[in-house]
Amino acid sequence: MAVADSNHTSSGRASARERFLAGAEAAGIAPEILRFPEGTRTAVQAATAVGCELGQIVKSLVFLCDGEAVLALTSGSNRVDTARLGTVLGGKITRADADGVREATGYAIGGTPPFGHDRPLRAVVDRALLAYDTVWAAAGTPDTVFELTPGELVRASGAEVNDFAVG
Ligand code: 5CA
Repeated sequence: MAVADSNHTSSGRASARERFLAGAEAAGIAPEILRFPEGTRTAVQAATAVGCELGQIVKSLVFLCDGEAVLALTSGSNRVDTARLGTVLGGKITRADADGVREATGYAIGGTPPFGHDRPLRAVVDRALLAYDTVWAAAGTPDTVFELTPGELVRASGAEVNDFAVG
């Protein structure tokens, strides 16, 4: 069940939620963030919590393309074909590790949002996500998600739509 989310942290630093909200606002999105105490760390957990199809979940996956961090916004029911992603992006693809994800985006694995990162990342969107009226993505933490249209996802992430994932 979703619960009201808090905007407060005990430290003086902006929380991941606050940073995501600011980034979303800058991208022209006003997300309604839902928090699920049972966790939305993985696509399966997020789909179960929300009660949507697995394919509607946006996995925000960080790869390195010739060493530069890139974002593959992938349907929850698909996995990235790294050879195809390399062809689409024009470089050699390797997986970012957990530290690399945080360094590139400012967020932890399981909470990485599709936009609102510390610095803009080159992004691609899995065409399969465009089949849905709405999709759900992480909102900065591994227990929060928000709903948006695929069009909003593409626009706010500045992504190119392509076919780099397989079911
Ligand atoms: N909150 C959900 C969906 S809204 C979410 O963030 N899903 S995710 O798929 O984008 O993020 C989890 C992904 O992080 C996993 O699919 C997995 O590919 C990746 N991951 C998990 N652990 C590691 C790790 N140690 N190193 C690199 N990637 C990892």
